Amino acid sequence: MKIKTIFAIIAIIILPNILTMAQNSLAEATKGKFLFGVAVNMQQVNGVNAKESELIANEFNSIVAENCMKPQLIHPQENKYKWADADKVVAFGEKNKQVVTGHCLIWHSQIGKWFFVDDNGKDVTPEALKEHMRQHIYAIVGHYKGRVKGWDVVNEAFEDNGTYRNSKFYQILGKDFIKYAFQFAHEADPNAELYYNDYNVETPAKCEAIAGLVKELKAAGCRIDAVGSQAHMQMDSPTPDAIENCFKKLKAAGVKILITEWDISILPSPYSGANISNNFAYSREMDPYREAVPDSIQQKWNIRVLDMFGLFLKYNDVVDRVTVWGLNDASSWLNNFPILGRKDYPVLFDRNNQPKSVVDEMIKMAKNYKSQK
Ligand code: 9MR
Repeated sequence: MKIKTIFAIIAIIILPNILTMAQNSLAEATKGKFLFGVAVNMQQVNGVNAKESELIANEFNSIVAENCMKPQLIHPQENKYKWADADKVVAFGEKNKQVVTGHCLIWHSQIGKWFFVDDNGKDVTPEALKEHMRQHIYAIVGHYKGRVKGWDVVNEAFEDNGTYRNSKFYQILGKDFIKYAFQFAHEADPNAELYYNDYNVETPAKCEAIAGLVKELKAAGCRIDAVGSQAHMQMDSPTPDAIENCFKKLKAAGVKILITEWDISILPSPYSGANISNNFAYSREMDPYREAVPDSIQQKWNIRVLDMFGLFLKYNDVVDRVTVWGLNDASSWLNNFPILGRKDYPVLFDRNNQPKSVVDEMIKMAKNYKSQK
């Protein structure tokens, strides 16, 4: 056989496989509609399990660090920054040509006490807190300038009833702490997109409050590109109606929407939300699928995934990114929240890193949707 013929045969066999691989990823199917992302942990970034790193690189075109960019981890003390892990996440994204999001600059949780308390144990003055915020945001946004596409500037500033969370930021600076955070982030990297991020965004009072905040920030001349809806969901909440109503409200307020931390717990829940200080006692009754998920329940979960994904696609004129909170069921935070030590099945890949059957259906669905960008 001639060498040319051998090459032609190889090409015929290999090429379609390469093409199918790329075409069959979620990221490929959603191209032109929205980015499709995943939250990554350090084991995945460090390649401890090669299969996981490979899946992240092949299936997703956007990543966010699940933990290492949070205030407490990246800036544990006033004059101490720990860049190593976050640097690796950003380099990993660049290597895989993925969009990197920064999560999160200002959050009441996972933040060093030094931010709010002086050497005598007293609350710092409003000026001092503002200065801490400025230094913190300038340092972190500046460090990744031009490499991180956008930042969750403020995370979880509202209660579900639409009132401001009584955080230390709010107690010391009032609601203006949000405005300052957006101003500082914009000064540190004028090209970076800036987001407000929260859970239970679909709760009507909360959605109303967030849309109000967007308008206030814009009126004050601040840059705000999108609202991040974390989208930690249960089997029957939030309802599709609540989600659509909120999408419409946010769209009318003039911002894009990001689905930033998507997962759907399959387990019974004593609580709906993502406030990590809420924890409940374990009982076997609340952990019903230790051995396996019954088919009927799995079907229900699949339908729920497709219903939600269909909504994201329907609003792809404003939904710019959908990020799943964790690659596989084993690495999901929901195994330990709101009850420690359960076995949940909330994301798209199973404990053996196999895509769930719904992934194929999602890909088909996404391919059938037109881009409205
Ligand atoms: O998934 C994250 C988990 O590993 C951490 O222990 C926890 C505390 O930092 O945060 C989880 O991620 C949260 C995210 O940063 C903000 N929204 C709620 C998420 C789930 O708690």
